[in-house]
Amino acid sequence: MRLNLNNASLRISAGLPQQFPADPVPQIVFSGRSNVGKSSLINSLLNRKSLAHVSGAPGKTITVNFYDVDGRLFFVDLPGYGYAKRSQEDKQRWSRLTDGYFTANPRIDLLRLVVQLIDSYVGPTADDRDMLRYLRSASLPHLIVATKADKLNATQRKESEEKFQKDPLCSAAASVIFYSVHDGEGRNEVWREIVRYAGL
Ligand SMILES: Nc1nc2c(ncn2[C@@H]2O[C@H](COP(=O)(O)OP(=O)(O)O)[C@@H](O)[C@H]2O)c(=O)[nH]1
Ligand SMILES: [Mg+2]
Repeated sequence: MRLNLNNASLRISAGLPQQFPADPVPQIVFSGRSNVGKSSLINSLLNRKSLAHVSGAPGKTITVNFYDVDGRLFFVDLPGYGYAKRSQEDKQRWSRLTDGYFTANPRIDLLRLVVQLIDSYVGPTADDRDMLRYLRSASLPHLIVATKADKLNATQRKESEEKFQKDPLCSAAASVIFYSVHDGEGRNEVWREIVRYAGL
C-alpha cells in the first residue's frame, strides 16, 4: 500500500533520549551540519511547506525530532552539528542526544537507513567526514544527499561530483544523490531508497 504523505505529523521534539518513541516502525535518520538543508529536505520529501522548521539562523534547536509518516515510518531529524558559536552546555546537549540516539536507544534495531546530508557546494567538511567514519565503523547503512544542487552551475556540479567520488568515505556510502528542494531533483531517487531500506 502506498504511503499517504498527507498523514505526516511531528510526534515529538525529544530533548532527552528517554522521550524517543518506541513504536515498532522503521526509522530513517537524517543527519548533517546545521544549515545544510535538513528541515527543507524533510519538508520536500513530505510535500509540505513548513512541517519541519526551516531556519535562516543556524544552530537553534537541539532536539531529536520524530516525524510520524502515515503510522508506518519515522523520519528522525537529528540535531545539526558544526555550528561554531555553540556554548559548552549546548555541545554537551548535542552529544547526549546524538550519541544517545545511536548508543542508548532501545529501538536502534528499527534504524534502517541514515541519510547523511552534505552541502553540494561546500563538499564534505571535517565534521561530515567524522560522521561518515562513525557510520561506517558502526556498519550503519547510509547514503549521502548532496543538498542545494540548484546553486551549482555545470562546472561546479562536475567539480562537486568529483569531490564526492574522490573521497573514500563518501564513495563508501550506498549512493550520493544530488538534491534540490527547488526543482525536485533527487526526490524520487531518495524516496526509492527510503522505501527499499525500510522494507515498505
Ligand atoms: N538554493 C537552495 N537552498 C536550500 C535548499 N535546501 C535548503 N536551502 C536553504 O538552506 C537554508 C537552511 O535550510 P534548513 O532546511 O533550515 O537547514 P537545516 O538547519 O539543516 O535544517 C535555508 O535558507 C534554506 O532555504 C536547496 O535545495 N536549494
Ligand atoms: Mg533544521
